[in-house]
Amino acid sequence: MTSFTKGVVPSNEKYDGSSLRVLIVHTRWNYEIVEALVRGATETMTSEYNVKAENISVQSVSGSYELPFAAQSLIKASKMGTQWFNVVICIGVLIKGSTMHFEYIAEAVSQGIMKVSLDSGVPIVFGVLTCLDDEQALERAGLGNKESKHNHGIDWGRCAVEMGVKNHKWMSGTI
Ligand code: RBF
Repeated sequence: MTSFTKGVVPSNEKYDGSSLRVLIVHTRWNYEIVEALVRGATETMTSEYNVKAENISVQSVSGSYELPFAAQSLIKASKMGTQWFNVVICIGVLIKGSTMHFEYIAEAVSQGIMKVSLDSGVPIVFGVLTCLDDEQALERAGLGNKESKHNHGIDWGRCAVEMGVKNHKWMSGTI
């Protein structure tokens, strides 16, 4: 094989997101980039999968390090009420600097998000870019100058609907 499809092959299934409740937690660090990613995810869910705009709750935190805690608290709060979130998307942009902060934060956030997801039983989409420079971040939010630029928020929106719908089905005993 000399070439292959990079990224995810689209699913053949047409998921109906009309009854999904989605939580997006995003950072305000690197906000212009984060904003484009949030928009990509939100517009994909509403336009491609019929997710209702009023069923998408958007909350912000300062930086990526805060994402796992916020997701955990908001999931807990939603479980105390009657309306659970079916799926969560955590969105942030880490850009490598000249100190070790990037490595520590990236490690903690990726582990933290996985832990919250497994502990809570709510799927969480890992929408955190870990970029070596500004250009990589812009390209991956669809804001760069290269032809290959792509807004990864679109993929995260698709992944969220798929996981939300599938988990609902699995939890109701259908595989
Ligand atoms: N948060 C991000 O979301 N992206 C970053 O690129 C980022 N870089 C940081 C670099 C340094 C040196 C520091 C001190 C913090 C950075 N943060 C970043 C913020 C971090 O995720 C968190 O909000 C703060 O450390 C407060 O807990």
